[in-house]
Amino acid sequence: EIDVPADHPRYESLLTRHRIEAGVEQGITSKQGLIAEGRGEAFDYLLGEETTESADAAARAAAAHLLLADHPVLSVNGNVAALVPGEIADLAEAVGAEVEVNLFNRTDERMQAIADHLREHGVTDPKGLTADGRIPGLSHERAKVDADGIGAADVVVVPLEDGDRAEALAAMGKTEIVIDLNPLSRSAQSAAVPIVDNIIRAIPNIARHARELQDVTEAELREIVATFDAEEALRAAEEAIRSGDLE
Ligand code: PTJ
Repeated sequence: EIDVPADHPRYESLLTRHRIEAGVEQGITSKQGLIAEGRGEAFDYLLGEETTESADAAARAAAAHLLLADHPVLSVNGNVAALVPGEIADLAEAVGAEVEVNLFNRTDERMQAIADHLREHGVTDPKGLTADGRIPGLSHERAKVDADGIGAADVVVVPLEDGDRAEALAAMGKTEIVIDLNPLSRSAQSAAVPIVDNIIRAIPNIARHARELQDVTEAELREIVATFDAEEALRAAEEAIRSGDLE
């Protein structure tokens, strides 16, 4: 799709940039999405651009939560849609989750473009367009959700979420799985399961864990959930960033 030599030391990060750029050109990603990507890249660089052991444990706990959930929903914004549309479809299938488009800068055009893009990548019936539910405590546009989607979800995956909404969703009593490269962000701090990893690696990793855990007992899944320590995960991520061996 693009002309980046595969042996380039920053191959993955260049590929990611091109996807975000293409997302903006297709009307999927917002211009602010470019800035968010830059911020994410800086943290990823400090993490060594790899999934840490603690992020992997968080992805496993996330998979257990999703398998135990009655109504899991994966929330998708303009960055997520540009970076991992097919991987979102695959994870939704692996855990039986619904996919909902949920935007910080909501416009009808972007909602439609993202829903179409997700369908093209194998997501059946993406939600978010009905917008007949509200998240309490947020201003009008940012509060919109589908009543039978995120509104009714018990477990939600919110990648690259803004802090206000992450806190408001947590306050609604939903179990929140946040994917964010910044362990100090309010989103990561309010999550039941913070996954401090690039979404490009994290989404397929959760799907892989979910398939591995497909046949374990409910008691085992509950044990994985119960032994996961969110504070420790954030501490380990910060430690990895501070002490990283940079190339
Ligand atoms: O499409 P919309 O309108 O919903 O807007 C989406 C963005 C991401 C633009 C919006 O939610 C926003 O402005 O987010 P923030 O406040 O910039 O937060 C984004 C967070 O995601 C930051 O903490 C980044 O470090 C992190 N991040 C960026 N890229 C990645 C990432 N985390 C994981 N993987 C990434 N690729």
